[in-house]
Amino acid sequence: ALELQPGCLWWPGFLDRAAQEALLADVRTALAAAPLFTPSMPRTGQPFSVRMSNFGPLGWVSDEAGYRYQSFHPDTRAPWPAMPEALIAAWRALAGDDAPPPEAGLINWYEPGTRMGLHQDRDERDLTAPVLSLSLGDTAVFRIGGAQRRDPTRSIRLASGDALLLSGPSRLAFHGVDRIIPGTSTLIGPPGRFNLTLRRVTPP
Ligand code: MD3
Ligand code: FE
Repeated sequence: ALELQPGCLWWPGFLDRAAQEALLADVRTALAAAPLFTPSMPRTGQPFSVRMSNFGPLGWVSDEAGYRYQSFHPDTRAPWPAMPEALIAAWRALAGDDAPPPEAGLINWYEPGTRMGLHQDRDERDLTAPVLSLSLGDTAVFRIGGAQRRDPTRSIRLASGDALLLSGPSRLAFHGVDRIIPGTSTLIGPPGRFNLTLRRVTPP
């Protein structure tokens, strides 16, 4: 892996094409049961441009009431689909055999033109556990900095099959997605990108 900064490890091409296709099939199966929803900003209700769903016992949601993890889909109220075995295997391989299993598998869908502003992930009760990201489809221009918003940032291109592990000093790094580059992958069909992030939410 490449260490972009302390605690931020990048595996370009971690998933080969067959593994990407298999994982995309798992995403499609999950979305048939738990369709993409449009999260909105706490208080203002302003919609996000990224659409989302989740795998696993807990899913991240956001609406006027706030950001939180909950066990059911905000629209259908059905429990989230199970975490696919391939995601659990990737977590074990990269976070380590001793890491407690992930509880939340957030699915982010970016159409071209979609961005995600610079933010920290701090809605998890266990902020000591790592976060693992897997990218499928079109390349994203991803930006990461330090634990303070004013810290300098660097930008990398996350391509289909890439894995990124955030732990230790990078767990509270500010990060975001500046843009999606359409036409950079043939995996999905329509232009766009799925990002899957696996997280531990509660202390083990
Ligand atoms: C750095 N997702 O879901 S993945 C998110 O591409 C999120 O969809 C982006 O930021 C995406 O919250 C970035 C890479 C990533 C994920 C979690 C992190 C980077 C991170 C947590 C802490 C620091
Ligand atoms: Fe994030």
